[in-house]
Amino acid sequence: MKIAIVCYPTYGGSGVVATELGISLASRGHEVHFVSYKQPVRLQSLTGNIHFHEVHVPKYPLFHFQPYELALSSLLVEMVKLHQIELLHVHYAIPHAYAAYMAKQMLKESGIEIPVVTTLHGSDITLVGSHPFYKPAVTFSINNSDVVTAVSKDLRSDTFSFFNVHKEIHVVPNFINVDRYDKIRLNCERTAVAKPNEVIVTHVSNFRPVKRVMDVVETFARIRAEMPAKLMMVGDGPDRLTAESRCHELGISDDVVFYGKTNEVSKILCYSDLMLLPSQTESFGLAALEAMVAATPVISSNTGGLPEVNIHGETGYLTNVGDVELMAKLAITLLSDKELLVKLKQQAYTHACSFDVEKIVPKYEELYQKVLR
Ligand code: GMT
Repeated sequence: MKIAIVCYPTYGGSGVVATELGISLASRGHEVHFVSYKQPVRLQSLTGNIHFHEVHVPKYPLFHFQPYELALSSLLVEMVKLHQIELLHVHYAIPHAYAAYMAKQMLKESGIEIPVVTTLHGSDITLVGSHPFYKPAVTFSINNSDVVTAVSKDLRSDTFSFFNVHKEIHVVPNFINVDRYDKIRLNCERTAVAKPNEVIVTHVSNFRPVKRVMDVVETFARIRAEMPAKLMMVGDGPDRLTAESRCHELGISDDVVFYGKTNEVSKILCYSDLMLLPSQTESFGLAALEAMVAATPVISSNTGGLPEVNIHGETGYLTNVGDVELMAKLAITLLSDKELLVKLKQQAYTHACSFDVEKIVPKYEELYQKVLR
């Protein structure tokens, strides 16, 4: 099949999932055309059947806001014609589903029927999309997609409760390349960051308020008071500086590393003992899955789709949003009990394997085949 994947190019979960999906589809023999305003960060190499098309938005002084959707839908029209693209798969409803709908209508005028598959990722529904300024357009774009998927059961149910959607929504969970992580674990350099007696706690996110990074710092301070420990803070965003200053106030800066944005997440996770993900809301929690496949148990909030990924008492623990005391208590118990830690590490890895790319990508292929028929 010739598939165009529209996504955000950034470190955010939706861009990562879209990129990994395209890479996997290409390895399964499909021709994949990525469309974004920048080359996606996870797209390291462009091979014979992976192409990248950049959306250019020419600046004009009259425009206070540059018309990105217009440029995107025009590019999609040209690309579909030029490369005989058979299907558009857009990740994140805003504004991708809307632009794809426009492209579809324009192509109809030229006698070309192109199906649109829309994958909902989370904040496009729960945080941004449901805002009254966007809601009618998001509702319309979802209802007018040929196939709609959501990354968790919880996101599907949120979509039905926030929007007047009458489309079927298929749940296709996010996935992970187990093989790739297995290889990284063979050369795990734990000694480079911590002494043998120190436990390693990790947090990975975009440091937006929804991630509650201050809860990570507060929880770690409590862990640090009980045992030698290091905290790896991976990612960047609006709450990073506040988190760094709080570490200074608490006197734990020497034990906290702020990495910023990095492509080396898997290398950091391979030597981590525990992942903290105290998000306010999370439609799936790709960061939790990435930790689990690296055999790192997760303490997360029990919100959104997280309970579908992190199984309480098996792959880690779930706590109420903001319950720093309980997170710290569970972390201390887990990290001080070697046997329990080994058990949860193994269980986290085993559960993560059920989300392997080889199991999930065929679900998208089935939906593509169905809609093309
Ligand atoms: O806020 C983020 O974490 C980024 C955002 C995105 O779209 O890039 O993440 C959403 O999509 C991810 C991939 O499907 C999910 O794993 C995240 O849970 C989801 N974020 C939220 O729901 C807040």
